[in-house]
Amino acid sequence: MPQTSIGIFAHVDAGKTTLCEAILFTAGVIKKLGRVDHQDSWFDTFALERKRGITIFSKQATFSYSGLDFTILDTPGHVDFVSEAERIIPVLDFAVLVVSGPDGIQPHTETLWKLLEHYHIPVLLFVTKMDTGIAEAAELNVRIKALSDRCISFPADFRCDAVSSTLREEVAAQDPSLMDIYFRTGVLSDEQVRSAFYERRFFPVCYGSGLRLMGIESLLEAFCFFRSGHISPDLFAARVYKITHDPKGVRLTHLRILGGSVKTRDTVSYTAQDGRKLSEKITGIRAYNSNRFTQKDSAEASEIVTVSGLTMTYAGQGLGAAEDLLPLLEPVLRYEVIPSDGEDPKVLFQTILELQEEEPQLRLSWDSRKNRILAHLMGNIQTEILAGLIWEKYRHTVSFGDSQVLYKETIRSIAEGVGHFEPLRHYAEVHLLLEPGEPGSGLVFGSVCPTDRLASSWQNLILYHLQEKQHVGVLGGFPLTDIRITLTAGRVSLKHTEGGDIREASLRAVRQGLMRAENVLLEPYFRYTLIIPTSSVGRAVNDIQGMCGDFSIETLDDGSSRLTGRAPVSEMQNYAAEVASYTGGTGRLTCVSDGYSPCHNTEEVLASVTYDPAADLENPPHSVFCRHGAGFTVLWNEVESYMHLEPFLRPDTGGAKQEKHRSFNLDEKALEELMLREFGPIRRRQYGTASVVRAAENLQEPEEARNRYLIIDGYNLLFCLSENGKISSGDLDLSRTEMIQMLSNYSGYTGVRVLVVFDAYRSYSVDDKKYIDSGVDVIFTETGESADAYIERTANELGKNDQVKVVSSDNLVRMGVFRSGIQRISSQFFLQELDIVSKDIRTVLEAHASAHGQSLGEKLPKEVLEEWRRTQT
Ligand SMILES: Nc1nc2c(ncn2[C@@H]2O[C@H](COP(=O)(O)OP(=O)(O)OP(=O)(O)O)[C@@H](O)[C@H]2O)c(=O)[nH]1
Ligand SMILES: [Mg+2]
Repeated sequence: MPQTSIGIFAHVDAGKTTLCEAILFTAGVIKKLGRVDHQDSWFDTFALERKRGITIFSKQATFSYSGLDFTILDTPGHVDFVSEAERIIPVLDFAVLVVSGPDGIQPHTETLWKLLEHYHIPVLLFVTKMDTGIAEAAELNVRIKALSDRCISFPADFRCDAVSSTLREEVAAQDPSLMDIYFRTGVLSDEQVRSAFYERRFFPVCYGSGLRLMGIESLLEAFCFFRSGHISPDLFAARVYKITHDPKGVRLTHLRILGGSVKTRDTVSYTAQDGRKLSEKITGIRAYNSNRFTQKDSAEASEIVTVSGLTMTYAGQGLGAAEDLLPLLEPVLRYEVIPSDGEDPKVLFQTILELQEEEPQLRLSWDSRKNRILAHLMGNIQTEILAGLIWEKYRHTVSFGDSQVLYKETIRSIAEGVGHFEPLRHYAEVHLLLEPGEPGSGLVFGSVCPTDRLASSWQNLILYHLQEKQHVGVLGGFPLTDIRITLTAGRVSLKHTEGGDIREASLRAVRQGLMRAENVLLEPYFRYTLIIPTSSVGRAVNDIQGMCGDFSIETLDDGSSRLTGRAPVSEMQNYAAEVASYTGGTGRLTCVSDGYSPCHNTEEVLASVTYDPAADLENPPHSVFCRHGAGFTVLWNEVESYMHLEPFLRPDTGGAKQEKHRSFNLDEKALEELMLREFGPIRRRQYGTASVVRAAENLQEPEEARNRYLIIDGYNLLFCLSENGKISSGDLDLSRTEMIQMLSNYSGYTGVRVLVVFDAYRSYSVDDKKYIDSGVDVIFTETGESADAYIERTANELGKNDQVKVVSSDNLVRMGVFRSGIQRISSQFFLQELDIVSKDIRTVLEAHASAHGQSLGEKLPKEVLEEWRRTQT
């Protein structure tokens, strides 16, 4: 029977651990309720946790209720430990977001809400501490609704097997497609309510008290109702969410099995973070309940277990058929770790390095210039806990230097980057389009290079090298973020190009593009809430303006004032002490990280670092060309006059995209002859690094001989299109037709066979379950099979021989289990691809209209495309 795994989240002291105890007590796992206040809680077992009365490490427990199996994971609520909470999100079926009735929605609650949204995790809200009453009930409801207006109060007597029609109707009212079903059929089945929950179309809200055991049974009934329905495939897949060491020093890999099963003595093959390939035996499997565990011989799909024997696994890693999913939140501060007991810092660094395995975000590094240890941390509480851990584990006392903000860089304008790498008997040229991305989106990579111009195996290699590198900006050498990097063209020589050439050309292309773009320095910001006596407002406003922060002010019922807004971390990080002093201890400042924004004092910061991007030998922006048998460097600002491929951006349009694909100056044969003439016959040289070898091994030549399929989750893409205003019709059937027309054009233009899969339950009007519409395969799943399950099955089947790409919900991208080689992208990402192809199609149609004096409307006939392609070559 599948286990449902549920994570418990909230701001600090909201009552998560108390709620977990109440759940285990009600389910009969523990006989006596422990209390965090009496230092005897069942979950907070570590000395540091008991001492401080807060949870620091996430912990799990399993229980059965009404014959169903569950795992709950308690998480820390302090903002400094949000990484520990984030790590478990990818292994959850759903989350319980605890809100303390008296405290209401806190800034950290909003951070967690956004985080769960990012991972597409369904959320059930539990308002606890109802025994003390809610401070401002009306305000609480307003603020819950502010998280999402699709929050629905569940009745106090909710029962899994008796969901009232009123509740079903309320669920239906949250979404037009559900309303559609409700009106057509007059009901919303349990299965439909459950699906709507898993698709985050509504969020149940339950009320109670962990301490007084109020509302716990109906919460457990809700757990039963929303039990996991994910059918796990046979293929082995697991996601690692945490690494720890037990008191005897045994290295433990905490994971959830997503598909297949594992047994002790099974061998698991995986790639370590440094690119090394390993095959290791599982020496033990443990099922943990808080700090106690039982040994197991095997574990099945859906179980959360801990295995020993794996030495190089890491949090976020996908094993078997699962993909890696790395964390979103990162520390924004850097501290020096100072040994205060006379220990040599270099020796201490080697000793404490293993802490990084358990807390990868720490990024412990050795600064050889200043002979010191640096660590990335979330804040002061984390420094305290880290010092405690170092003492407990290694008996060393450490202190921390002043914190420094971690800057980043991005771009404000579009630019094309070109990298050419052609020393003796090597060859590669790569063109990339660099575009500013959404704040917080990180670096996103894609390709619009047609595979008939550059085989997808080479494209994959370019994308692989782009993704593996930690790119830095050209202003101060700070990490690069929020940029979309798209491969537009590339040139290789089948005889001369090696993995390393591709890497060199790709990375130089990024750097050259950055040199051409308008660059921006970013710094981390806090979202803060400041509650102070109204008499102190003038002082606070003055301070916040001085910090370059913004604010809005509200007066609260008790006469105090609340200021909320954003301010740079560099300015506000030590402000809490000042608040305490000028308000006589009555003021309260809460800060949570709120991403990066343009730096408020760029010039000052850049003046303090000396960085010359043209002289950064590890990240060169220049290219290497070849003349008379010898390679020579061409400076970044002259590369355009030497490059072999035409640019994607027309230089005279100041950044407008070129409307047609270019043709190449040299064909493979001509290039081959030129290389032979210049260099003579080939002698292969091996590029050394393991990661390059690994990527090259993954190439599957020849790609062109294989059929190419694109399998799309129909409704997911449809919602995405309509959310982005790409579909004009409000009617479900009409918008479906509109989307199929777009996909038909896409399929005709790219030559990819498109399968669109719809969940049958949403539409009762279809008679045909499978048909072909304008060249697109349209499939309605059978009742009882979700689109996700159909896509997973079909992709794995087709992926045995053909090239398959899946466009689906983030949920499937995250939880789905696919054989290797199947590419998965979210609907949102596919929209960009669709946009680019649509623009190309429009160009062809317009060219046709002006040549023949007649417009063809929206549809692109095959002959017209072929005729246009002939004129382009
Ligand atoms: N009155 C009342 N107090 C509660 C309730 N639940 C928790 N508390 C109290 O709130 C405080 C914090 O409870 P915890 O369960 O440790 O909160 P937490 O969310 O786990 O805290 P962290 O793990 O540190 O983030 C303790 O003093 C609890 O006794 C409740 O339902 N009613
Ligand atoms: Mg806790």
